[in-house]
Amino acid sequence: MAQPLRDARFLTSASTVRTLGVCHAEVAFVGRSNVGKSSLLNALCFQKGLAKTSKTPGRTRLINVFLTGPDRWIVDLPGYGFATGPAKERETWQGMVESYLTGRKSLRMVFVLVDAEVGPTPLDTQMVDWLRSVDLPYRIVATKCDQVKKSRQLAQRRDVAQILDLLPGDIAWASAEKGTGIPELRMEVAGLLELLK
Ligand SMILES: Nc1nc2c(ncn2[C@@H]2O[C@H](COP(=O)(O)OP(=O)(O)O)[C@@H](O)[C@H]2O)c(=O)[nH]1
Ligand SMILES: [Mg+2]
Repeated sequence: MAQPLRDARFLTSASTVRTLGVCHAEVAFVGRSNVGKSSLLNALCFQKGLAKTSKTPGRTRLINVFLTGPDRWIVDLPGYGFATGPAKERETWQGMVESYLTGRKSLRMVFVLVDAEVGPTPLDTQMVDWLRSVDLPYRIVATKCDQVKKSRQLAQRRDVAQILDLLPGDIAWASAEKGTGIPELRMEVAGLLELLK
């Protein structure tokens, strides 16, 4: 088989979960706006322009679905925590993301992205606590790990894990920019989507 995820292409955008069809298996990516979600997806799929990256947080307010392999989806959820925008919009975000996350039987894993240097924010821990409370499988990815000073890396791994009540080894460290951790994460996603022989 060719490199997994290399064939990924945009399938659809949805503003409500109702309009999403069924698939065999899917994984979702969630995190604060600007945490590096689109960049990570692009790195995993070997395509710079697949998901749109942006310097302005909070621009993606839709569920973006990418297809990789037969009926296998990678789902880019809208980012949380944008400071601007009316409260109504935040409620809409929450309703949309929660109904997606609780409504998909084929959802194999929720990847929660946290900024490696900033560490988990209160909204990140809230998301993780909520995922635990509804018993959804999740995996933490610390993004932009190239931003963490070499001398701080070990301590930072320990601190990020501790805030989330996890062990350092539970967290995947990744840099879309430098490629750190990307092949491992790609294989993990491919395995979850049953794309590996
Ligand atoms: N240094 C560094 N910057 C990154 C990395 N990934 C993303 N960024 C930057 O972070 C910003 C937000 O990235 P984006 O992927 O659009 O975040 P999203 O809003 O979560 O989808 C952009 O300016 C990216 O260039 C990374 O691995 N390292
Ligand atoms: Mg994005």
